[in-house]
Amino acid sequence: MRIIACIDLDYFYAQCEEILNPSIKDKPIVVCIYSGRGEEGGAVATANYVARKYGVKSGMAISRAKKLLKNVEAFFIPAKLDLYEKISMEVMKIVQKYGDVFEQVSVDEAFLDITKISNENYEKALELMKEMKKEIFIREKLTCSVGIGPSKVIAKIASGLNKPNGLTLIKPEDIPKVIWPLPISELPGVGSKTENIMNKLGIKTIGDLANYDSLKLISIFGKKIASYFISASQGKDAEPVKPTEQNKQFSRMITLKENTLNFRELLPYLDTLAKELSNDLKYNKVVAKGIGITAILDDFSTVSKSTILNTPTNSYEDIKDTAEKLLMELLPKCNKLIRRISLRAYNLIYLYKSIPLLEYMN
Ligand code: DGT
Ligand code: CA
Ligand code: CA
Repeated sequence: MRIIACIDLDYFYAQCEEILNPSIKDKPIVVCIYSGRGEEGGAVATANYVARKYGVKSGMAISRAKKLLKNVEAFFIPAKLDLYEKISMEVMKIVQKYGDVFEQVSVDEAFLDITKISNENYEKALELMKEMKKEIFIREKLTCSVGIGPSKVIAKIASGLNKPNGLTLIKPEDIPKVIWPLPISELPGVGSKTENIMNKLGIKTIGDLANYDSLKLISIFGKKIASYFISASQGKDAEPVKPTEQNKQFSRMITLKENTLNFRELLPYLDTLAKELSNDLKYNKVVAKGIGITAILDDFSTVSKSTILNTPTNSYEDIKDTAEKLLMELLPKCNKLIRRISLRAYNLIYLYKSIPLLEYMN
């Protein structure tokens, strides 16, 4: 048997802003990622629960959130990703102490395997997580929601059931009563496409899925995905909590059609690299503070230049602009023609990734 906990910080970016300025705690707070286009261009990263009562949600256009909060005193704050990352690191240091194995999946979320540390005892596991929540609150002034269950999937679902400041224990015998009535969309890995397919099969709840004809599921989704759905919905998925070595950098390289040292000729290559790198970062839901360029010269020697940005980014424009500046500085240092160039992004901040294995299903 296993006991797994999922820890998710409540309305994370907005809660960080409350800590920074406690006097606005009871007012709507909306943390914004401005696109730089127009005064209100951009999206809501998250909002505190006061703002959520007015319908404000992650991913919504800032202009829409402003309309929803038109008649109230509300705070629209540009995201300080660096700061949230620092606070996250402090919290995760505390979280790590409370488990046998620790896996951080995003800036505000982690799994712990607490099987041994709690002596395979669910009541002890509950006490342990209560302690951890208390320590996080006393030392960092942050609340989080914790779910405990026999698998990662059940722990993850449990962490969302009593937000904010929740602590939810789901033992294997509770699964039919607590998990099965939930809509199928609550199962990690079920995106809107999968949800549609399942609805057509008459699968509306997690329980419908758990009790569905498994051969039919395999014929529709293939063996791998169907097996996941079956075991996950039954609380039996065996995915271990594993300390993930997340990518420390992303990079892209291109070989020039003709070797050159001409800035203008190099620009289209840089453009392609910036586009690809930006896509990689966006796909992995990560922003980078460091951008570096390397030129591989005709004799295979290399020349590099890099910079640290004030604001972490994954935007194509930012990366391209930075890369062009770096190229300009790098060219005078090249004593041979350039054969290849590579662009890399480092000093990464992972945003809101969750159970990475399952992402491709959405
Ligand atoms: P919660 O967990 O429901 O109390 O609220 P959050 O805000 O902690 O939501 P969560 O755990 O899904 O995401 C953690 C952080 O990731 C959140 O504070 C801001 C960021 N985030 C979430 N969704 C989005 C999004 O759609 N766009 C952007 N830019 N950031 C997001
Ligand atoms: Ca959260
Ligand atoms: Ca989260």
